[in-house]
Amino acid sequence: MARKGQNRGLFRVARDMDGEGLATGRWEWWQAVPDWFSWENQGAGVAVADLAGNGKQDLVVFGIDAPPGQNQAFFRVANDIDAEGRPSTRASRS
Ligand SMILES: [Ca+2]
Repeated sequence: MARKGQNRGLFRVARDMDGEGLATGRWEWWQAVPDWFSWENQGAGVAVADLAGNGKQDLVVFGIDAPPGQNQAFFRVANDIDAEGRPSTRASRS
């Protein structure tokens, strides 16, 4: 049974990923995605890539809001994240 109330989007940073995508180092503590608004989610995902090609990794967070009626997908980009997963510039949204 789903918990009542607003959901939260959370992610963790894993250290020293190997070629299989497994963390060989430690896992950092959970961090909240700012301004997560959904009360029901159909799914979510997170990826890291250098979208602008400036040599700094960007964090992309994707989610599906699942209210009564039609679902809606959304994503946010945290630009140029540091080693802790925090953006160095204001995050963009879509
Ligand atoms: Ca970048």
